Amino acid sequence: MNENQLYSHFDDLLSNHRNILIIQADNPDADSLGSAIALEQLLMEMGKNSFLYCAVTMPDYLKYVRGWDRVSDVLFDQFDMTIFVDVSTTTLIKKIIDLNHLNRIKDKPVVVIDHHATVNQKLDFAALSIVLEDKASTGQIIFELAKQNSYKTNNLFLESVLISILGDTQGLSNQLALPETYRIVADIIDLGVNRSDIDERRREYSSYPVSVFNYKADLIRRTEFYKNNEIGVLILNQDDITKFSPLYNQGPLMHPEILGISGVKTSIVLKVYQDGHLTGSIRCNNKYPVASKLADIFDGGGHEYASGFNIKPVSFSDFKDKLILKTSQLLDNL
Ligand SMILES: [Mn+2]
Repeated sequence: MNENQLYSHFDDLLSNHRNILIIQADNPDADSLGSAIALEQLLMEMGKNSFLYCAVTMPDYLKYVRGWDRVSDVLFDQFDMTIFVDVSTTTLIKKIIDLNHLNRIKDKPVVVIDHHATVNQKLDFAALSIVLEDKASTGQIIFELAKQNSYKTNNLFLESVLISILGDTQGLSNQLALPETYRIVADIIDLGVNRSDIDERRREYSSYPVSVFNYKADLIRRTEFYKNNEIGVLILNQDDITKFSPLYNQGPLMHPEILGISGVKTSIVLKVYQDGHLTGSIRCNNKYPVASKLADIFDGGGHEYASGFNIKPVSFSDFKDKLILKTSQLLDNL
């Protein structure tokens, strides 16, 4: 099916349903949240009900996104269709699976809207998958879908789409921003959305207290470097997670710092929990797109320049050796 066929198939499917559950993966970001709110607004304009769900609580830095507080971490029962946004792999909905929600979701039609590269563990139970890799953000797909189907939109819809695009393109600065992306952004601004207001709100919410500033100095000292400083690795323990993750997520705090060091190609932030399971967050500098391939090796997923995984290795030191080795090999193979 081509794009337009996918969009009209979506319209057919939606026309038979009224109560729509919108789900974000376990790693909410500006795109997944912006996409969820944008869809909510479209459905509201159609007179349908929507319920926003994410298995994890919205992090503070996303609270500049208007409508974030309508996302619940409790699954509402009365839905007759589900739309997953910005995720197409089961590896990023582990919490939903652990909570035994998946069977209830699979009982009803499921739509997946995403722009991530093809992954191994696909959400293969979806009645419709709109996965378009060349789009800057999932929100952009929703914008195009709304345009194609002549859906009524509103200001919050447009703002949420813009937030999703700015989020995934890092303010229109990375490779995901194509000419079409700029055209869509121009259209949205033409229709009355104020970009600088959004940026100002985002800055307010991403500021941090002095305690985090001092903590950052500690994390800078703890960052390890491998392969002639091409790979920066930061390892966080349960104490870091308990004390500081609620104040500021260490990934967004440290990736820009690590990637700003000359010679660094890849930044990896590991959160190692007390029970041995760990999450990895991977970011790459321009021209070193190894993130999705590296995450794949550890059953994760993502984009070429930003990805993540969640595993429980038998031995941490074996895992770490493999991580450094595989990262080195992927960089060598570029
Ligand atoms: Mn995205």
